[in-house]
Amino acid sequence: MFTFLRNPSLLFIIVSLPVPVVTDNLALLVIDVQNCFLPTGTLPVTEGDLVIPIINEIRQNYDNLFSLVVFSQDWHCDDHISFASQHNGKNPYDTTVLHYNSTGNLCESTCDAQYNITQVLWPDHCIKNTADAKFASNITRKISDVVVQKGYHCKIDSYSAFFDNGEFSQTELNTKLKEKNVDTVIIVGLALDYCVYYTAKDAKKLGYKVYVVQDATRAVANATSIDALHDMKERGVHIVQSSQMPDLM
Ligand code: VGL
Ligand code: ZN
Repeated sequence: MFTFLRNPSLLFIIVSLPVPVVTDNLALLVIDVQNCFLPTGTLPVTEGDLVIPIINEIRQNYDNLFSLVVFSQDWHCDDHISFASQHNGKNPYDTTVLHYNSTGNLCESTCDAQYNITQVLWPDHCIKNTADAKFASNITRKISDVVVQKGYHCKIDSYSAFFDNGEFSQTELNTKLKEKNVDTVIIVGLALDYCVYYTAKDAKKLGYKVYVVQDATRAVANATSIDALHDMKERGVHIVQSSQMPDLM
C-alpha cells in the first residue's frame, strides 16, 4: 500500500484518470410569449395560452441548468411594413413581395432591387409600448432573464430572434449567448411556424445545438407548422416533448 503511493509514476496515473465533463451549456429561449399572440390578442394563436404553464414548469424543474434565459419580444412600429393595413387592397394573411436594395433599404418606388422577400401580411400586432406587446402576465419571469426585442425596424419584418428576414441586421442575442459560452439552445414559445421556426433555423446556422420543445409551442396554421417541423428536422433541429426534457439534461 505505502510502496504503491510512494511510486510517483503510479500517482500520476491516479490523478490523470478521466472525470466526466458536462459539455452542454444551455440557454432557454422563450419566443414571443406576448399578449398579442394569446387567443385574446391582435394576432391570435389558437391555444397560445397553453404554452405558458408548460414553460413555467420547465423553469421550475430546470432553471438551475440554464446559463441564460432569454425572452424575445415582437416590437413593431404602428405602421410596420408587415401590417396588411399598410398595403392598399390587401387583407390580413394575404402575401406580398417586398423589394430591398443591396444595403437593405426597402424599394418604395424605383430602386435597384437586389432582394425580393415574400411577406405574409398580418393584422396590426405587438405595437411597441402597448399592452398588447407586453409579455403574458402569467409567464414566470426573473430579474436575471434577458429581453431581446425584434421587428423594431419599420420597413422589414423579423421572425427570428437573431436576424431580420433579409439578414441585413442582427439583434444582440448571439452576443449574449456567446458571452455565457452557450452551445445549446432550447426553444419554446410562439409561433411554431414563424418565430420559433426562424429562430431555430438561425440558431442551427450559427452552430448551436438546437432543441424545440413542441408541446411548449403552438402554430398560427396547421399546414405551415407541418412544413416547419419537416424543415427543422431536416436541418438537424431536435424536436422533443417536455416529458423528454429529463433525458436531455
Ligand atoms: C410572429 C407573425 C408575425 C411570431 C410575429 O411571433 O411567430 N408571427 N410576427
Ligand atoms: Zn410581428
